[in-house]
Amino acid sequence: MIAWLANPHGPCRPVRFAHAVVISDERKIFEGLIDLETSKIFKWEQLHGAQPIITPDELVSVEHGCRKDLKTIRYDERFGSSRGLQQELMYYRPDVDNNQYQYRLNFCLIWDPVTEEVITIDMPKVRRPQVKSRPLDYHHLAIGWEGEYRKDLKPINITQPQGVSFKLAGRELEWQNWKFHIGFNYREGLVFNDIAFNNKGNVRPIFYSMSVAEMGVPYGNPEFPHQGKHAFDLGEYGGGYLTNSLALGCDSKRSIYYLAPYFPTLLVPSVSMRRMTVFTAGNYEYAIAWVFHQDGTMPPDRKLTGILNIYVLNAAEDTHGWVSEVHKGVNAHNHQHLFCLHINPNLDGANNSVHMIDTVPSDAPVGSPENFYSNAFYAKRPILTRPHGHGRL
Ligand SMILES: [Cu+2]
Repeated sequence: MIAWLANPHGPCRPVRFAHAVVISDERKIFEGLIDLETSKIFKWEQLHGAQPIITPDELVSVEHGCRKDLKTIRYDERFGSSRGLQQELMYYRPDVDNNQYQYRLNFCLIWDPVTEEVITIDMPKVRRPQVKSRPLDYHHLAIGWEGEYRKDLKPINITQPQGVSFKLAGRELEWQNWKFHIGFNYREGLVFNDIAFNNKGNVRPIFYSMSVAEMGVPYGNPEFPHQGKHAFDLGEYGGGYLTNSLALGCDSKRSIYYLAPYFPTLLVPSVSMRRMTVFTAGNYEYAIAWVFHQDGTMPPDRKLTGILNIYVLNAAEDTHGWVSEVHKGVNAHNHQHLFCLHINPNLDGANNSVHMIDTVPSDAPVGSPENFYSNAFYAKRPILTRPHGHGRL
C-alpha cells in the first residue's frame, strides 16, 4: 500500500479487499475478507466470545417490541455473557411533541434481540415517584407559546467571492499544504487516510490513518439496575450509522462541500466539508471536528451536547455522591465520555512512535534543595508501545 501511495500510476496496485462483519439471524457473528476483483472469499470465520454491533434495524425493532411484549416476566439474576442482551431505559412521554427524555420511569426492561422478547423487568429495591413537572414541548410552534424567537440578532453572511481554497479530487482533499484521503465507515464515521503536509515542496507523510475508533461512557452509580449502564457508542451503535445528514442552508452556510458515504443499506448521511461529523447517540449529540491548521498541527476537537440521562430521586434521599440532583426529584448519574483515537502514525515513514505527556510534580520534598519552594514539576513522556490492551507504560 505504501509503495502504491508513493507511485499511484505504477505497477504495484494492491488488491482491493472488502472487510465484512456479518450478523446472522441468531446473532452469530462472522468476519470475512472478500477479494473485490474476483469476488473470491479469502477469509471467513465465525467469532466466538464477541458481540456484534446493534444495527439501526434492531434499535427500531426493540422500541416496538418492548411496547407489546410483556408476556414473559421473571426476576432472574443475570444471564451470562454468551447472549447479546439489551437493557432498555424506560420513559413516559405524554405527547409526541414532548421531550422524550423528561419523564424517566423507575424500572428497566431486558430485551433479547434474537427471540425479540422482553425476558425480565428489572425493578429497583427502592421505588421512587414519577416527576410531575410541566412537560417540555419540542414542537417548533411551542417557541411562540414560550415567548417567541429572539429578534435582536443581526444577520451573518459568509461569502467567498473568489471561491474556496481547497481542491477535492475524488475523496482526496488538498488545502493549505495539507493533503489527505477522506474515508467513512459504519463504525468510526470519518476516517482520514494518508495525511501528508507539503513543507516547501517536501511532502512529508504524517499519519497513515486517523479516526475516532470508540467512545465509552461509563456511569458511576452502583445501585441495581444501573450497574450495567456503560455505553460504547461507536462499537455498539456505530458512529457512521448514527451520523446525521446535513442540508445546505439548514445546517451550514455557503461554500460547504458535501460527501456522501456508502453503506450496504439505504442509510445515506452526508458529511460536511468542514471535516466534521455530527452523530446522535440516543440522548447525546457528538460533533467530531478535525481541524487542520495552517502551521501543520491538527488538534482534534470534540463537542458534546444533548440531554442528560436522568433518573428519579426520593425527597431528601442520600445520593452517596454517585449522582447530582438536577431538578426536584430528578438526578443525573456521574459519568464520563472517553474518546478513543485510532492513530496510525507515519511521520516521515513508519518507523516512529507515539508518546503521551503527563505533567508530574517533583518527587523532591518541599524544603529540599531540589524543590525548596514546592514549585517544581516536569513532563513525563511515556511511549505507547502496544496497539492493543494496556498500552500505557
Ligand atoms: Cu454525558
